[in-house]
Amino acid sequence: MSVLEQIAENLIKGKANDVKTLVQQALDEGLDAGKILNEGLLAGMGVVGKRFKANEVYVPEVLIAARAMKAGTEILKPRLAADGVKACGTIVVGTVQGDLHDIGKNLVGMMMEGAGFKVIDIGINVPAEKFVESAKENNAELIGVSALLTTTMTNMKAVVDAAKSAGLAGKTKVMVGGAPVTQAFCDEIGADGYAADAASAADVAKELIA
Ligand code: B1M
Repeated sequence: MSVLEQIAENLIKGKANDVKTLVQQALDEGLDAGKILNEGLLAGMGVVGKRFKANEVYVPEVLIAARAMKAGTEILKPRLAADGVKACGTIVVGTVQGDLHDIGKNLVGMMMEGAGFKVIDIGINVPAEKFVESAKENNAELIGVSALLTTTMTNMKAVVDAAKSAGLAGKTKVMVGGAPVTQAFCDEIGADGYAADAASAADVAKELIA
């Protein structure tokens, strides 16, 4: 098995220390950082995403794989920057105002990172203006808003409206998700995209910026 295949395999199993060692080994062998990212780490995370979507693995396995992904990308980051490998886009993610749930939002962030996005996580209980401010500051193509409560999902409209008022329409798209959120709700509040789970969120994000 090649070192890249081993990276993917160990990432799928969530073996963070082994992923770290293998990424370093691949760099030492002279492999290109972008190749290690795409054919090692992202290939592994892609498999995890597919299995998660198919209900073959669940939240704990995804979190463990995501931790391994993070360990590998930490080693790669300086080299990726030096080699000029660009993120496929920037997304600001946060949980809507009034809502303190962050497990789903964190998973979405990790899957986005796994899909090659630069993720700016602005936390929980985030006012609409802060989403917009952060999107402007970071030149983000996307804002991702998570809500877990029927009482807070209504605050998602404020984010859509704030983005429009700030002139971000067309430049920065807003996507929404979370257990009570539906495609119909997304359409109703005028958001650009909706995803039911973290793995589809990364797919939808890619479609939105395509
Ligand atoms: Co809360 N809670 N909670 N809670 N909590 C729920 C959501 C609830 C359904 C439980 C219940 O009553 N059955 C209920 C909401 C009812 C409703 O609104 N209809 C509820 C309630 C009522 C509350 C409190 C009000 C309880 C109280 O204090 N009386 C309170 C609210 C506090 C607040 O936010 N202001 C509260 C508090 C908490 C804890 C702090 C204890 C804790 C949160 C800890 C944390 O997040 N760090 C908690 C938890 C853990 C839950 C449950 C048990 C689990 C939520 C979770 O993390 N799921 C939940 C019941 C349940 O769902 N079974 C519940 C796993 C997570 C991976 O799924 O977040 O849905 P989820 O994310 C998914 C998708 O939705 C999607 O991808 C993720 C992965 O596939 N997704 C996106 C999420 N965001 C997305 C964004 C996208 C795209 C997809 O694009 C941007």
